[in-house]
Amino acid sequence: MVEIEDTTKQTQEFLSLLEGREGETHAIILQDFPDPDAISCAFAYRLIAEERGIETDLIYGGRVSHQENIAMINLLNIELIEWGQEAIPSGKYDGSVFVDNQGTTVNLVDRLDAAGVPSIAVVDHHAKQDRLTPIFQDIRIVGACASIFVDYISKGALELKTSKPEHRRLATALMHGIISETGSMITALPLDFRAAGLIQPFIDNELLVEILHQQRSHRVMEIIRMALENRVIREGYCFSGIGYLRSSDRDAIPQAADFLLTEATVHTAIVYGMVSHSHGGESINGSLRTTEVALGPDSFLKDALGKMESGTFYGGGKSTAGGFSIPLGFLSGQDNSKLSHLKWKAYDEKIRKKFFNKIGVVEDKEDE
Ligand SMILES: [Mn+2]
Repeated sequence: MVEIEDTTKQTQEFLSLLEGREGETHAIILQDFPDPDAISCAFAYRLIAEERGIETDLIYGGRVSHQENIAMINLLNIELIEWGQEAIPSGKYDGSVFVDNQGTTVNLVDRLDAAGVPSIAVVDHHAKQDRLTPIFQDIRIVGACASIFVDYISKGALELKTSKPEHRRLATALMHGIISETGSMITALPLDFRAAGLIQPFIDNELLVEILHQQRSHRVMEIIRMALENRVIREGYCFSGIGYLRSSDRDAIPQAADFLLTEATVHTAIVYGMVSHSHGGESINGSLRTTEVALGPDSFLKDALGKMESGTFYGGGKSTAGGFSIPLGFLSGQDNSKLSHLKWKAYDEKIRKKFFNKIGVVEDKEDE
């Protein structure tokens, strides 16, 4: 049998961090495009903190666009604040808490710094990054970040009661976080299975079914169709550049990558597109999905795409999934169709070339 690592120490440190903070207000920061894992972690922190007299806001700087995530928020009655472009007023928050991210996928970090909000905690399961210097950090190799919060709860952070509707909603959210983040437990590790087992008696099954049975929108279907048409397969890798898309459709990219991964000859799918942001900027956003255990999406994307002048890598990931974002900077903005086309062509070819180089494939004329 596999021995699950003793994590009592992490829970104790987490709980002692919250001690003596009664009356404080914490900003729980989610990645710009929150997923069920992140949302459930934030909800867990909220209820754990509430027990200790700490108020919280759940904040993100981007958008929730995946219909399954919108359904989750609505059905579970979780209040998320989309922050927009405004500054964060100083004095509003006594500290920030980062869940399921380490600040690198969050556009609010500079504004939190400007408002003088200290980062209190980082709880995450992605490869270690060094953007933040929090008082407490718990970064573990585990399938879902939600499993870490279940671990805290099971060790005394919160006494769950089936009689409390809010606790049942939390348990359901955490279960959804674990299931969706681990591809229905396929990439789950022992701690994830233990967490799912611990949380199961508290969940609302009907609600969980309702959250999971959301259908794809027409736009998402169209983006998947484009990804299918534009795909190029080499040595089990499937690459697809899908051109321009609105920032509200950005969550269709990982869904398209999930879909391309289902082709029999494909072990790794990479889908990317040019995303126009509401503030006028543009970036190439991409998602990687793989069934190849040895691939290592984090190092794969870092090696293939390299880093920006600031030293930050364009991409990163965890065991079976990764993502990247390449800001266009000077080239950003609405242009006439000819220039837009040229811009996309240039980036599409450059990105494909970088990936081909990484996997050792020479591009032939057929790809033109
Ligand atoms: Mn996660």
